[in-house]
Amino acid sequence: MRRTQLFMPTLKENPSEAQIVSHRLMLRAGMIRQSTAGIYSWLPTGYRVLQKIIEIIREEQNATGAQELLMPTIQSADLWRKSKRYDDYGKEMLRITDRHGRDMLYGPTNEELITDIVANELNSFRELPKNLYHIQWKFRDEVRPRFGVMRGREFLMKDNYSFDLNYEGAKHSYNKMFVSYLRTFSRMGLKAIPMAADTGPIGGDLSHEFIVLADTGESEVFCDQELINMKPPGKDIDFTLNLQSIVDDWTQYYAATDEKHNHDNCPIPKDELVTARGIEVGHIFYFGSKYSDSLGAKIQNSDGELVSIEMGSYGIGVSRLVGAIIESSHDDKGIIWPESVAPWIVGLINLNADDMSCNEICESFYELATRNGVDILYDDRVDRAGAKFADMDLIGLPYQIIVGPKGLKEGFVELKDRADSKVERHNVDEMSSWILSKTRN
Ligand code: 5CA
Repeated sequence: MRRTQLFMPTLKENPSEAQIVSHRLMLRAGMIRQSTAGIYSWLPTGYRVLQKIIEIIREEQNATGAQELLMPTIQSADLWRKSKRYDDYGKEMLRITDRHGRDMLYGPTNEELITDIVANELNSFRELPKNLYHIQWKFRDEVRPRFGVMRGREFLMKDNYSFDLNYEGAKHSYNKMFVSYLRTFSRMGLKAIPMAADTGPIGGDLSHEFIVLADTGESEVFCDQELINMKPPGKDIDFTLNLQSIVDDWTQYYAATDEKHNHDNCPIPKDELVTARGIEVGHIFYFGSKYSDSLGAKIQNSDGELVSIEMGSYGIGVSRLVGAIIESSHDDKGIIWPESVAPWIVGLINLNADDMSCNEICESFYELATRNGVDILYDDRVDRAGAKFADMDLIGLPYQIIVGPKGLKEGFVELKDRADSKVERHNVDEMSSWILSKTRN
């Protein structure tokens, strides 16, 4: 992408409405614009990051055997009356009436709808287990939408729902998501710690929140120092095997959100307890037959008896993750994207767009990158070098290639690492090989 063509309205000044760094940087980097309280438009740069995050989530979900579908944003109130959540959900639910006077709602979550689909289509235990997910916009009329995409009213969620014959099966499905979440967040450069959590309006008695520690986080959390040092599992996980030992490794240490934590009854000594703030990026629930009972999702077991399907649900705050990643990776100049979610991997800075030799080399790098599937943003504007550096640092691409007339005369261009600001000099051939090493695989 050429900077002269890109729609990325960056801001030099900090917008006064933004209280936390991720919100400020998302506005300044031209990633989002507010439409109305808690509702945002995603501009091209922000949308590219969102899509990279979606792709990681999708790959990790598919690796567990979960299947993607897509349910609508608008739902009928009838199903919610059956599960008794229509009244319980209160003012957080956006209620709509259609032209025939029928009660509808903009889905805050999808337990009812998916349970209804499954209730109508599955009959035998042989068709289980199933795990279905979608990545879809949700609406919750939060009392205090704030911090940009962190607590929005309209936000993107990955939610899935597991269906099993019995408790053992449901526990295995829960464990799969537990392990998969550790991997998913670590691929985005995040350390997310699973913590025992309250189940709120979703219900059930087994639940973990995945929390990224950050000073600006909305939740107060308490956990054993050991958890902060633990390494998430690698790519070689076999999701068909028993995952209980991995889950046990993580849950042997104390970790709880403030609703669950009890100061007087805390099992670990005070000096081993870390008290911190955190951002909830995921939340998983096991709730047995809560929804299958009320919505009639029954299945025939091997003895021919009709039994309620055992269920769990598993959420990831997809749009919130963009903010969470920035909260944990930035400096005073701007964002520092991990490669896995960066809108582009490389920013190419032409220091003098009036200089023939600079243009020629930049064009050749840009063409090489584009032809070989390397995500590159080429700052080809006629502008001051200082402004270009500041913009590129602000939007936080992991690498910058800097091409200037002085360097070229001496036979080098520069490669800057955004994270540590280290600059290396390379000749044009070396730089071309480096570009090729960043080909998307
Ligand atoms: N049905 C269950 C799991 S699929 C569910 O709705 N869980 S939840 O309420 O915990 O939401 C899942 C995730 O969505 C949360 O962990 C959080 O990361 C994200 N989320 C929730 N509310 C908001 C919000 N107002 N703005 C941005 N993200 C949110």
